[in-house]
Amino acid sequence: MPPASLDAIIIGAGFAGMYQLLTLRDRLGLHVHLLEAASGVGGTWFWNRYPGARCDSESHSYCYGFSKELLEEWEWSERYPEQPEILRYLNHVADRFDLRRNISFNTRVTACTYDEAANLWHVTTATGETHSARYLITAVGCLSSANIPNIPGLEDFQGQWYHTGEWPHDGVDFTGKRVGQIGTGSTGIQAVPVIAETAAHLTVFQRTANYSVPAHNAPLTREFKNWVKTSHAEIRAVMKSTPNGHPFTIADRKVADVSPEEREALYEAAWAKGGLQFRATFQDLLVNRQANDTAADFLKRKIRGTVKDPKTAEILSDIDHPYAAKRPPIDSHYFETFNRPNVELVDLRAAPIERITQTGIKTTDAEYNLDIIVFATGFDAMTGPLFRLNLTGRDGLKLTDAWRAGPETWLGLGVPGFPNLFTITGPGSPSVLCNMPVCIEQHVDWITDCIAHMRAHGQTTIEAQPEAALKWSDAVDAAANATLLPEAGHSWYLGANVPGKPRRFMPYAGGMAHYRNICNDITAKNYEGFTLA
Ligand code: N01
Repeated sequence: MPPASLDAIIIGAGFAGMYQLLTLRDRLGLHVHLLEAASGVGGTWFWNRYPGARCDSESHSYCYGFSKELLEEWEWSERYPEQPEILRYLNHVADRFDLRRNISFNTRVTACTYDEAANLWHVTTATGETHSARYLITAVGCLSSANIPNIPGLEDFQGQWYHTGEWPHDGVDFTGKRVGQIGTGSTGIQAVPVIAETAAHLTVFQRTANYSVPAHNAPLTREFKNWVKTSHAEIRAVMKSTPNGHPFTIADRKVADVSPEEREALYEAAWAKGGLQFRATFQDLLVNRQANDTAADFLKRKIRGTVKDPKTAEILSDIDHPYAAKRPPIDSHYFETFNRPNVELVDLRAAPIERITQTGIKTTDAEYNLDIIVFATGFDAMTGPLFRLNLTGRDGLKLTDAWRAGPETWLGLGVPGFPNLFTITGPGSPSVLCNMPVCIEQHVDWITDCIAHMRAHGQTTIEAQPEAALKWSDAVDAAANATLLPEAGHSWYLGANVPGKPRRFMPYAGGMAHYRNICNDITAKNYEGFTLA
């Protein structure tokens, strides 16, 4: 139960909320309380327990960097950490820093209202309680609002169905079952090989074909673990310097700088190394379509070389967008799985889903009998989790109205009309285009410094200026348009996966290192673009 008088309320106990709690409580000495809908810490890693769930960032970079001791005492076991291991890590952090005493679990926030007269946020929960505080900080993640497509007939289905982002905690037994999976994004590509191992039959319903590069996941060697333990400063320096916050740099060379033979050899080497690093083979892959075509061609050939049935290979490699214009998946034997006798691919481009029936899924040309349907259909990204909070700002302005035509923020951190609200990894931040813990720590440190500054100067309100937000929206558009990212017209970066959602490229694509400099500059200019009073 939080105390009656609070300086700040944080919503969400994932990577972002836990670190924000720690900085405000232990560095600034504020009265802070965190509200969390789940029964434990972990955020994304609490909910996403689907088969094969693991992080696509390499483990030694997918962790907090704020504590040298924490970095040195924690040891990851695999190149890409699996969901249970990340959840163990986050629980360890919660215990180590004694965070739980300021967290209310099983507490879903249903409304947040700014009271101008009192200069307080009033936060109501599903249990009917209201808590008030000067600052409200959302740490609700970018991908926490499940997108379950509105396919007619789901309510008639007699089997079980699950969304990957709301997976049952005691797991799902696929043994002997006929399973249908809708969706082949990063999540679906992780789930398919694992479900196929136990299901009697797996039907994969693909609407948009996708690239994928092997993760080459493996246990970490003692030698690598020792190197990590002694090289944190070096590793963190690289992560801070790169656009995506990963522990590898992007090559200086352009595709046209090398001969076709050298290019092929470089792609082969990147393929053998595996992971998101494939994107870093050339510096112009995401800005030059001709350059990108060479990577796309290489990856499509790999699919055709792996998948034995030519028709299946053709459907899987018929990819309509540039490589990495959608978030590029990495996998563990995804394409190989289509060589199993119990796995079948359905091309929804040729025959879309018509409806779900009592016994399965009916497309325009066939009916598939299923015991279980898995929705790997993604999320109402970035704005969805914020809209669920029912935020009302100054003069009764609802966030849903303020963002009717798309999100408007200053740096992804503040919203005009919503004083003393900070949105960690909000729309307009690099967030999902970056290794998340890196941008989360930057945001939290910036917010903490900002609140410290306000207190030192006797200021009690901060609000993003509308002109600053408009200028930032232009910067977000310009950064995206300087890349090939908007060419994937169906991507969730654009909000295109949710019917009726305005098409606006939401994350800031100008790179994390550049964004960090912009934020530092705004601080140095006495919080330019914000009104402090
Ligand atoms: O979701 P997605 P996701 N009928 O939106 C299909 C992060 N992540 O959960 O492309 C048929 O990418 C949809 O088809 P289409 C990562 O940032 C991180 O896979 O819209 N199909 C697509 O194939 C990632 O980008 C990790 O045509 C429908 C799929 O469902 C983000 O999460 C691991 C449909 C959705 O793909 C989201 O990935 C995994 C319909 N009505 C994920 N509706 C880490 O490593 C949707 N689809 C941390």
